[in-house]
Amino acid sequence: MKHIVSGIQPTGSLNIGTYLGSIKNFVRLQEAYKDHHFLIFIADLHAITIPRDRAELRKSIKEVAALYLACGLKTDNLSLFIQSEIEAHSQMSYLLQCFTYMGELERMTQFKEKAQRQEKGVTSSLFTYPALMAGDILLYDAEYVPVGDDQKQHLELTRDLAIRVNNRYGDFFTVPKPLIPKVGARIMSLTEPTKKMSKSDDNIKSRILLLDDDNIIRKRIMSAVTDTDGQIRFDPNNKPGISNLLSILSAITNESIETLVNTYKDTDYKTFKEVVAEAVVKELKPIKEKYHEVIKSGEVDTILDQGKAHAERIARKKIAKFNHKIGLGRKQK
Ligand code: AQP
Repeated sequence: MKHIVSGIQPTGSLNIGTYLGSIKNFVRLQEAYKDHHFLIFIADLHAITIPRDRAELRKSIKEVAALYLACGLKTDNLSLFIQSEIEAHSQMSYLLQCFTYMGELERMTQFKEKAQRQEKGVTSSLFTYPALMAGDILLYDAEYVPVGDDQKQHLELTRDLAIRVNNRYGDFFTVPKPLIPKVGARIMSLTEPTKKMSKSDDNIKSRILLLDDDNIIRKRIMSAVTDTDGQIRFDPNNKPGISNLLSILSAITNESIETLVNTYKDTDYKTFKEVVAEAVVKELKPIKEKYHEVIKSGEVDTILDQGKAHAERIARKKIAKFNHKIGLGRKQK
């Protein structure tokens, strides 16, 4: 069976950036790729590349799992699991570091950005993060990996590593392909629309959380930073704020940016923002309701246990084969 693999870090409450760039896309892909099995994990090993509060991390892991289900992921062709519960992820990360060059890691823009934000205590795991991510994907021989724009560079490295190993040991890894959504691939901050909307942005007003109440959602959109020329056009360089609101509306309604610009070109910013706010409120309403149902039902743990059992079988086999290919341990009889 062919695999599609992806993960989200439990680094805080999920926002509409992660939802529109990633989760909403999975829901569509599950329909489009019915013959594939989806391995979707909560990337807690990635989360600890930056120091985290223990209790917050635990809370986030459970919340992300429940939100995945609340957003409409179907469980029939899905294994949902927690990354750290499968030891092969850590093992594969180390093995792949032995194939990764320093220069490749030094070029990663996410490392540079995250390291810059931290004044001291930048960990070596933040630096080697792309090798862990490559392991997450290659362990399962993923054919496709749905990612937002920001993860494209890491996926390129994953492909390079797969090809490098294959050249040395014969075809061993499937070389994965990215699946990037046409709209929503990069939702920007509401307060600084030239920056990506991020879970860990210090400014809470920069984002809308999936569990925010309706009035907060309206307030955040109504105070989103725009510009003064008063025209509704898609021009991310000169009009990042309005372009971001157009992208959000487009990702929610499935209407093209072009159609939306035509519809709203004579509208003032206040009215346009009201339209976007109501669209977000309407989109998130059923997710919030389902989230509370999922939490109450206790089904999350059962689904995580089933996901773990399935993923572990695949991962264990792959790591044993890789150890053998490399020549580690004793020759198998
Ligand atoms: N703003 C975004 N727009 C579109 N896609 C996004 N993704 C994240 N933010 C946006 C996509 O969501 C998936 C999971 O991301 P992640 O949580 O594993 O890591 P991240 O990209 O580092 O997310 P954050 O919010 O910026 O987390 P922090 O602040 O902790 O680093 C990925 O496919 C990502 O592209």
